[in-house]
Amino acid sequence: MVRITLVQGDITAEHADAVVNAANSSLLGGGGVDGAIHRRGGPEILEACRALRASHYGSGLPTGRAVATTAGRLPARWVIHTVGPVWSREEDRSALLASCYRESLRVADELGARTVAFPAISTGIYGWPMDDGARIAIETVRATKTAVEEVRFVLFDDAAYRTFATQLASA
Ligand code: AR6
Repeated sequence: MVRITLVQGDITAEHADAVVNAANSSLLGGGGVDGAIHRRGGPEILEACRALRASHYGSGLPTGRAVATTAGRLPARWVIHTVGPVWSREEDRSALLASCYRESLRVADELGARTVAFPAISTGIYGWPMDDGARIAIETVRATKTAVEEVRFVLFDDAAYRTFATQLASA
């Protein structure tokens, strides 16, 4: 079974086989984790994303899906880009958020990645409440069959770390 670990910090500093990016459909960058990954990873990542847009993902990467590129200068081998749903009060989009974790692990398996670092997808600019985002993240990783040995959640601040720790203990 996959081992789940938690750390507090900046995901761009993580040494892991693959680092997951909370991207948007354009794959061409943004703020938050996405901005940090492109800034620290250098132009090779954007170049690879542009190539994906020019080939398989002409109209962008759909929400809930995942795709890998080089990690450029990051201390990782690959970046797995996934597009979380924007949080909505009216509509339950949990299945799409769960799909991000599942699809990222499927791509990680294809790559042969054994350690994967995830941010708390959708809980920043996309507005998902942290406690629900943490619950979906942990439940989905636990329920997914994968050859990945360690899933490391990298939480940006102390509040996010504590929320994940509570979910991990109670799930
Ligand atoms: N390392 C780890 N976690 C981080 C970092 C970091 N360097 N920076 C932010 N977080 P977000 P989303 C936390 O906004 O909500 C972009 O513009 C942050 O506190 O990065 O999925 C994309 O292009 C939050 O808990 O992703 C999309 O348009 C979590 O990571 C959109 O934002 C996710 O926050 C995606 O929004």
